[in-house]
Amino acid sequence: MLMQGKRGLIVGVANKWSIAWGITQKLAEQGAELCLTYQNERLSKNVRELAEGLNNPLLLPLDLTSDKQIVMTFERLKQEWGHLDFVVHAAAFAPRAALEGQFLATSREDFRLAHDISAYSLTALAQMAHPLMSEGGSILTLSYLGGQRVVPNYNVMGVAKAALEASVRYLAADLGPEGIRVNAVSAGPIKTLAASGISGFGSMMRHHRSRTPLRKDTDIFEVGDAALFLLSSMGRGVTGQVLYVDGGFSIMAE
Ligand code: 0WE
Repeated sequence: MLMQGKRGLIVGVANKWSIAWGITQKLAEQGAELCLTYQNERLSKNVRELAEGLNNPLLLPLDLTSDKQIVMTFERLKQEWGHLDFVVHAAAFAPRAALEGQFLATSREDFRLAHDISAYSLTALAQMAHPLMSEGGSILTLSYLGGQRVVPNYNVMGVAKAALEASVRYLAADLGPEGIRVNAVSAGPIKTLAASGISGFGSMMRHHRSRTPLRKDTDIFEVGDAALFLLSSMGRGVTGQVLYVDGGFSIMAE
């Protein structure tokens, strides 16, 4: 029971395919007490149904573009728990049109929105979370290889993931003296809601599966186990890192 007595916030569960849901189940199995958020009323039904299999989690609405909703979320956590041990940030967005064609064509507004939701929101959560982490804590976000290398069509999301990974390092430096660790897991491609409908995603999955050293898809439970390591005391010496959970894909030259 690695997470017994630990309380944490998980942002990014949309449905049962969500990486955040794989992480949630692994943390719940190890005794964590959880608060899940849902982006909007449309997704709240999914999250409420998934939550039925958990031990009485807190469920709160949270749209990461809204400072007011972020403040309200942490006010509720302070009321209900008065204390926080971990945060999982597993949300990203860029307008669909920005995820095809050339990065060169990215508009100012699409760039701004992608960075606001996919990168800045980690810092916004860390700002609100750290006063509640009086006994130390662990913050985790999700990244992707496209933040380090050019992946066709990933475009402005790659630039936002680069900003997110740099944010992990700066936040780790700021919060380390408080005993708060900040890390990312960079997952291989997984067919989530966010990935559905991206043109060429299926062929990317096949490419990954046939070339990656482990010769299989990345799944939400192997990401969940890596998250469990980083969020539990097992990861107590690790901060500011990006851990690749991608079957080894990223080490290959071609
Ligand atoms: O980070 C992601 C996906 C992020 C994402 C996906 C969407 C699709 C629907 C962000 N915003 C949106 N907006 C939408 O309207 N991944 C790592 C998965 C992913 O997305 C890709 C990939 C991979 C891998 C997009 C293009 C190329 C590769």
